[in-house]
Amino acid sequence: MMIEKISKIFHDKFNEDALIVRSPGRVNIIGEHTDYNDGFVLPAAIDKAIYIAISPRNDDKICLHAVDFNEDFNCTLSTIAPSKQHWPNYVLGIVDQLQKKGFELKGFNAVIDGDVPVGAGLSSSAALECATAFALNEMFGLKLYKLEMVQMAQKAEHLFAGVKVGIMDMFASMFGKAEHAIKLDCRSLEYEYIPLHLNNIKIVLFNTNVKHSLASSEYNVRRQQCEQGVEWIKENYPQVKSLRDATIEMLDECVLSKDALIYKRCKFIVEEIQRLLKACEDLKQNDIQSLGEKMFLTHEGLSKEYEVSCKELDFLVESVKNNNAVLGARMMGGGFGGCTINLVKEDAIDNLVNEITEVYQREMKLPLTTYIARIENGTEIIQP
Ligand code: GAF
Repeated sequence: MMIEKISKIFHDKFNEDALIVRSPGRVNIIGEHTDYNDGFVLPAAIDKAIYIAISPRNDDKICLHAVDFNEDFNCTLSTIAPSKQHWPNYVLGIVDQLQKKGFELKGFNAVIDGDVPVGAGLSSSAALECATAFALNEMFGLKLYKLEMVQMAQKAEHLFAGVKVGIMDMFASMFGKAEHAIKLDCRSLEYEYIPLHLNNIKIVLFNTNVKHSLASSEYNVRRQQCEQGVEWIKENYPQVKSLRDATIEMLDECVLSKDALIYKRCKFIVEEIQRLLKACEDLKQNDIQSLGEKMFLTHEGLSKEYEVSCKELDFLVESVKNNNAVLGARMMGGGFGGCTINLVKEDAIDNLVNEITEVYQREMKLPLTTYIARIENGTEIIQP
């Protein structure tokens, strides 16, 4: 349906056929804020995606249209710079990366559409960056590897959106595989697909429908706090390059007496990396109960130690904690809003959704949106 819709809009606007690329949003089962600490993450691509329809031009113009916002954006290849309009930056950031790599591009027309809710922490921006990189690579025959495109997308986000994100979101969007989670080592970038045999359990996302303004500034602050912790450890243990190499004993020795807040941040990360490794074993053993318990612990750490949660996220996790149909739940992604991820027994979903929608609306005075996430393939061409 999405293909027909975007094809038609593209045709009406530019009067020609387009190459169409789909790039999905993502969930992350466990391993939060570990990517920029050289740790591991366990994301998966979902059935909600960004679509880009694109065709080359003979001049150096870039003409973009975003269906959701019903907005156009035009510029030329020689005037690429971050725009005040938010959404074009994810496309322009990729063009900028390609130019910095020395590719001589031509102009292009593009229409962007999708069903990844914006601001829900499902990585619509990473999906748009990956879709753009993949589409330009294909259209101009640039011969880039997927990993190169992922790294360019990450840099685009740093430079054109101003958030020093890790690599997880782009990697998940590009490398996703249906019915599998990706265990990614964010240091070596080696990865392993782990089958998600969840049987009668589904991944349910509860969208708080809030995105607090702290999200990007506090994200960058957390990164700095982790780096500060590493600096102090290095004074005694020069071999430690990131929190991936640190132990709780090292933190006790080198960080605790210097700054209790930074200690708390670093401790969460060191524990979260360990927790993720054990959670991957749970998944391989099909022990979803044990995986779910770890998700609750992750939430506790993100809320109390890393302090990237908010009252809406805490409320949602608290509301399902004692429900036997919910095996695990936690806030997901950068924090300060977005979704919680819940592992829920299939036959209990309808009742649970009704119940949580009502209490959330009543207590938080906000609507709740619910998605059941199916795990799908990563970035792909859907119309050549
Ligand atoms: C955001 C970032 F983009 C990711 O790189 C990751 O750090 C995540 O927050 C937290 O795990 O989604």
